[in-house]
Amino acid sequence: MKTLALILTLAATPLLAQGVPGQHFVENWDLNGDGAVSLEEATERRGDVFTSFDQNEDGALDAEEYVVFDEARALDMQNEGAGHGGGNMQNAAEGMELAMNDVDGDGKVTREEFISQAAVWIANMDLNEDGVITTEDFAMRRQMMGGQGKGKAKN
Ligand SMILES: [Ca+2]
Ligand SMILES: [Ca+2]
Ligand SMILES: [Ca+2]
Repeated sequence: MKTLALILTLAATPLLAQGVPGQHFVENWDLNGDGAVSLEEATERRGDVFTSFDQNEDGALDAEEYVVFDEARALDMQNEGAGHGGGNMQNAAEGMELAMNDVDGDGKVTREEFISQAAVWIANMDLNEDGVITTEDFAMRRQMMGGQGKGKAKN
């Protein structure tokens, strides 16, 4: 019975696609089409994103390359209608920023740094804490709970 309900839910999704917060994001990042973005998928896609913005192919995104990257994300936010998408599109965008990914603080983001932040990125967006990103996470508001997130690494 549970399975049937799940199938019906999935089948109904395309009809609701318009105007669902996060739908565009999930479609972009859900590689196997199960409606959820896993850490594996996020890691792989971040690798792709990195490759597309590392214009001089030196294995790092510097400030100049980040200008282009920032503009692309701003455009993406507009397309997503971030205004009413809640805070999670903001989380998604912030998780791409230079400051968020420059782990060693040398002013540029290497591929390793960028990919290593996938887990943090997912954790920031995973508001219902099921370990994957779905439109449900975009429909939720982050609850202020002490000690949430940090120190609860799932591997
Ligand atoms: Ca998936
Ligand atoms: Ca760095
Ligand atoms: Ca989730």
